[in-house]
Amino acid sequence: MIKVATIAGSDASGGAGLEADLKTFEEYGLYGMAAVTVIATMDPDTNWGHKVFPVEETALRAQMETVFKGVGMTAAKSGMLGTFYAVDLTSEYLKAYKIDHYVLDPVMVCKGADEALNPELNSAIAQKLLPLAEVATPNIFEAEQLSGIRGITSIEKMKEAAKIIYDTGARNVFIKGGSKLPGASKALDIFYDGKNFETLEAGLIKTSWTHGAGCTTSAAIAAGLARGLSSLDAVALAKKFITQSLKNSFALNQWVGPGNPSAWRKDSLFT
Ligand code: PXL
Repeated sequence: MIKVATIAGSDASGGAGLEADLKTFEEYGLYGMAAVTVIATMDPDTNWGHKVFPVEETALRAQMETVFKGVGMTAAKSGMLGTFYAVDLTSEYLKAYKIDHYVLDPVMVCKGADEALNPELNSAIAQKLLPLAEVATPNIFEAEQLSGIRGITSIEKMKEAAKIIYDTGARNVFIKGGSKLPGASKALDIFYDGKNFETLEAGLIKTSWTHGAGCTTSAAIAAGLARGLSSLDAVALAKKFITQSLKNSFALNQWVGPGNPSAWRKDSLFT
C-alpha cells in the first residue's frame, strides 16, 4: 500500500481541509494519514462564520512523530497551517525524512471568508516551505501574496508570478483560478517547471458550490506523485479529477457546498 500524508486543518463540515484530502487519497487507492494543524469550525448562527482553533505545538509534534518517524510516506501535502510552529515543524520533518514528493498548498483564504487568514504567516510559508515543494499550488490571491505582484488580471501576469514563485524555490508551480480572470470563459490554470509553461484548460463549471476545491486539487497532485506520475502528469490528472468533482458538487446548506471527490467513479475522468 502506498502511503501519503496531509499536514492540514480539519474542516468540521467535511468538504475542505484534511477531510477532503483523505477522501481524495482514498479515491487514488492510497493509504492516507493526517497531522492536524488547526480545527476550523463554521457557525450556523452567524452565517457560517469561520473560527480556527490551533492544535497545540506538542500535539502537532507528536503527530509528526507518528506519521513521519513511525510510518513514513511516499508523498505529503500541506494545507492550512495556521501557526508559525506548524510552518517550522512541517519544514523540519520534510527535511529530516527527505520527502521529495511534497505539495505545498499555500492556504491563505477560505472561500466564504474573504480576508486572508494570517497575513504574517505568508512570508514564513514562502521562505521555509516553497524551497521544499515539488509542486506549489497557489490560487490567484495566493500567487499575488507569494510573488508580490498585485493585481494578477491576465494569463501573462499569472506567468510572471509563476516565474517569481519558481525562483523562490518551488520546483514546479501550478497557479489555479484562471477562471477568475476578467472575461474568462474557460477554467484556465498554468503550470511552470522553470523551462516551459503549460496551459491546462477545462470547461467552466458554473457553480458556487466549490468548497474544498483547492484542498482536493493539491491532495490529488500529491496522490499522483505518490503513484509515480511526473509533476505535469499529476497536475493534469488532478485537473480532470477536480473537474469531475465540481461537476457533481452539491449544497450542504444555504452557505456552503463541496465538490464530490468520488464523482469520477460514475463519470469517466475522460469526458
Ligand atoms: O478551503 C480552504 C480550507 C482549508 N483548510 C481548512 C478549511 C478551509 C476552508 O474552509 O476549513 C481546514
